[in-house]
Order: sequence, then structure tokens, then C-alpha cells
Amino acid sequence: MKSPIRISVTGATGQICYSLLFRIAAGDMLGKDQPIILQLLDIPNARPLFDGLVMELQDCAFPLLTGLITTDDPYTAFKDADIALLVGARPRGENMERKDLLEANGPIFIEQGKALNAVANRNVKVLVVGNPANTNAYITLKNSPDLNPKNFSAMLRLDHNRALSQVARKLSRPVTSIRKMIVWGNHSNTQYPDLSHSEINNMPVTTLIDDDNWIAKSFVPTVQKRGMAIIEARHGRSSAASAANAIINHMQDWIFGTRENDWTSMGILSDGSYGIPEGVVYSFPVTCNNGHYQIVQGLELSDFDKRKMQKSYEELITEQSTIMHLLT
Ligand code: NAX
Repeated sequence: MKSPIRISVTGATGQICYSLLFRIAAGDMLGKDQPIILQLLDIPNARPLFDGLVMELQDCAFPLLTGLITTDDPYTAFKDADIALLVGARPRGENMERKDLLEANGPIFIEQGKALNAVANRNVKVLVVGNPANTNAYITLKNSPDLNPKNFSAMLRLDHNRALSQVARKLSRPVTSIRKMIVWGNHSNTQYPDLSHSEINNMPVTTLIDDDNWIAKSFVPTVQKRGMAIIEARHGRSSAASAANAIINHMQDWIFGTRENDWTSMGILSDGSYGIPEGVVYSFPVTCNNGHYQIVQGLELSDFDKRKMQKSYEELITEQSTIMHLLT
């Protein structure tokens, strides 16, 4: 019997976690032979909802769920964590500007970064989902100076999956046949879904589509605005089950490796690759191996690509400048 892996999850009583926790406990993320301990964090007001969640998790009698902690203290939630999924965040209220959202979330991720730094396993893998995810990930890693910045990531996998699905539907091909998709940049509508390197059976997807109009007029805006379309279709509720699924995909690739001759998109600390200066959490194409990611190098970029990538970078710099005073 393997020893259990400790998984901390924040925002545990929210709607993403209502799908995520049950899938993790069923073995969908780490495998059907990997016992886990869930260490769940939410705010004190969430206490009544925690009771119902715990009862339902118990009622599933999951064989792999060997421990369950609920708390409103990040130092308890992150103690010895091997994996930390930072899903919880302040929701964007009515009339709230993106700037106000950044300001409201800054202190949450400062505190959680400090707690991870103090008590998590030194090899903890951290995925930030709560929005604005890239900048929240940046705040978290800046507040965890004793942990390797390469252990932090932001979630762009839902955007990546949305892009794969759009192409699969357009060409009536299985999703698994599509390789080398990229979503560059910020998890916002400045992100740049780029299928110019994508392949199906070694054939460029762009030649199979043979319709530039579809790429520029349909594919790119559909992926960029999909989050908003879901909110409208779900009468105000944002993506939940698909976000939970993307969290599972992101962590599986990071831990077990990307498949051969393929890559994924992850929000990670830039290292200067592709002209994106160091010091922002930006989504790049990466391959993963032995629990580590590496940015795919050597891809040719057109001037159009560079302009789109720059726009998303500039948005991240603006976001950072909004919260910089919180970090000093
Ligand atoms: P909900 O509003 O349903 O749940 C959020 C939960 O976080 C609540 O239970 C709340 O009490 C908790 N929370 C707030 N402050 C906290 C704190 N300091 N510590 C711990 N928990 C805290 O949101 P949900 O639909 O679950 O979405 C969660 C986050 O994911 C949101 O920020 C959302 O914008 C973001 N998303 C990010 C996506 C991505 O691709 N990166 C896609 C899906 C989603 O939109």
C-alpha cells in the first residue's frame, strides 16, 4: 500500500470544489491505488457548508480517502502538503473593477504564500486557480521565498482544453488526435490561443482547416470569451465541472508527464523565453517529465503572434503594478 499524499484545497465549499473533491477522492487525479488525505480550507462563514460537504464525502465511502481535515487556518490546511490547489478567491462583485478584485485578493494570496512557505512539504506543487490566477500565483510565489518558484503554476488548462475541443469539433476528429496546442499569456480575454504549431497525424492543423477566417473570427474569440459564454448560459454561474476537470488534467501532466510528441499550456514564472521578460506568471507551452516542467523552445513566431503575446504580457504588468504596493 502506498503512503498517502496530502492534498490541500482552498475554496473547498465553492462550486468548483463540489466537483473537484469527489473526483480527487475517487482517484481520478493520482490514480486508483494512491491513498490521499484532503486538507480543506475555507473562510469561517463557510462552516455550515463544510458540514454538508464532509457528510457527503463520508457517504461516498471512498477507499482512497484516508484522512479529511477542514479548517479556516491556512497553516493547518497547508501543513506538510504535497499538493496545494488554491481555488478559493474573493468573487468579483457587481460594479467591481478588475483592479478592485486584485486588491481584494492580494492579502489572501500573501497570507497563503506565507503559510505554504512555513509549513508545506519543500517539494509541494502549487496550482493557483482563483482569479486573477496568474497574478495571484505571482503573489503566492513571492511570499514563499524558501520554496522553488518552479513549484508554482497558474491554471490555463481550461483554456487549453477549450481550444482542443473547438478544433476537434471543427474537424470532426477525436480530441486526442490533436497535439501541440498553445494558449499563451494571461487567463483573461487577452490570452492568445495559438494553433499554428498544432498537428493531427503530423499534419499541421492550419492546413487541415484551410480557413483563416475560422481561426481569426471563430476559434480565437470563442476560446478567449468562453468563460463569459458559460456564465451567460448558466445564468450567472461560472465554469465549475470543466474547471475541476482542467485542474485534474494540469496536475496529472505535471506529476506523471505530458505524452510523447505533445505538450500542454501552464502559467509559470517566465524566464525570458519568446521575448516575455522574466518575472511574470505567463502561460507557455511546456513538456513535463519526472515532476518538472520545461518550456518548449525554438518555435517560430510571426509578427502577429508576437503582438498578441505582448498584449497579454502588458496586461499582466498592469495587474502587477496594481498590487505591487502590497508586496513591499
Ligand atoms: P465560488 O465563489 O463558488 O467559491 C469560492 C470559494 O472560495 C468560496 O467557498 C469562498 O468562501 C472561498 N474563499 C474565499 N476566500 C477564501 C480564503 N481566503 N481562503 C479560502 N477560501 C476562500 O467560486 P468557484 O466557482 O469555485 O471559483 C473559484 C475561483 O476559480 C474563482 O476565483 C474563479 O474566478 C476561478 N476560476 C478560474 C478558472 C481558471 O481557469 N483559472 C476557471 C474557473 C473559475 O472561473
